[in-house]
Amino acid sequence: MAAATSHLTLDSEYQTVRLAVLGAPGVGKSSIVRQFVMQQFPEEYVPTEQRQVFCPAVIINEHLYEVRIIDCPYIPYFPVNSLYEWTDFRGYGLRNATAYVLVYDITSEDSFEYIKSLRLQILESRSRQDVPIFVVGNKHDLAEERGVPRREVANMVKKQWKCGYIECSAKFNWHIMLLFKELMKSIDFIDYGHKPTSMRVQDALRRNRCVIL
Ligand SMILES: Nc1nc2c(ncn2[C@@H]2O[C@H](COP(=O)(O)OP(=O)(O)OP(=O)(O)O)[C@@H](O)[C@H]2O)c(=O)[nH]1
Ligand SMILES: [Mg+2]
Repeated sequence: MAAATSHLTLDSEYQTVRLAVLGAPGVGKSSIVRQFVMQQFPEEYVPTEQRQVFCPAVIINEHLYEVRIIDCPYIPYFPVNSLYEWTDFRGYGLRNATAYVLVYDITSEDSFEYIKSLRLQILESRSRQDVPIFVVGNKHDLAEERGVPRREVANMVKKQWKCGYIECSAKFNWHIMLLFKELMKSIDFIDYGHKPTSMRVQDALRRNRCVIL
């Protein structure tokens, strides 16, 4: 990864992708996002009351994306239709996300059960069953206290759910970049397949911090 300055000269436009980061309370959603966007890790736990949106520019395979990362507060259920979206504003707009990052804490089985049911709710609410979902086991630095067996979970997520799986530690900035790289790779593949494209990135580089994955 590199934080780029404005040396790249490619032409064309950028795409906007919306990544919704979801998971049980305290699993490290905000920590992962902050580590990726700002290279910060606050030890203190401040529960997210209202969604926060971060918009880094990201380059993957020479394609430029404006990534809108939605750091969500805990939602008791995924809004399966627009009525649910309006009755609980925390879930507003989530049904239109480009991809979902479902975070659990590897020391907490309950947090995995939560994303299990969230995934089913997402699939139910989206007619496209192939919406990209990425499962993230956070707090890998606490692996000695692991409550969810890694191999079983990774197998199930990859083989049955057909989703990406990665373990990371927001605290030690371990696999955070890899997580977003893998996620953006799968989105880029859906957008472009194998077609080579060139893009104009200079404007975005001037406006935004840009991460080359
Ligand atoms: N040991 C360890 N602690 C972590 C890690 N990531 C987050 N934490 C801690 O876990 C607590 C919760 O982190 P947050 O990022 O606020 O969790 P969240 O999922 O955003 O929580 P809500 O906003 O309430 O849903 C904080 O005290 C963090 O410092 C990690 O990788 N390792
Ligand atoms: Mg949070």
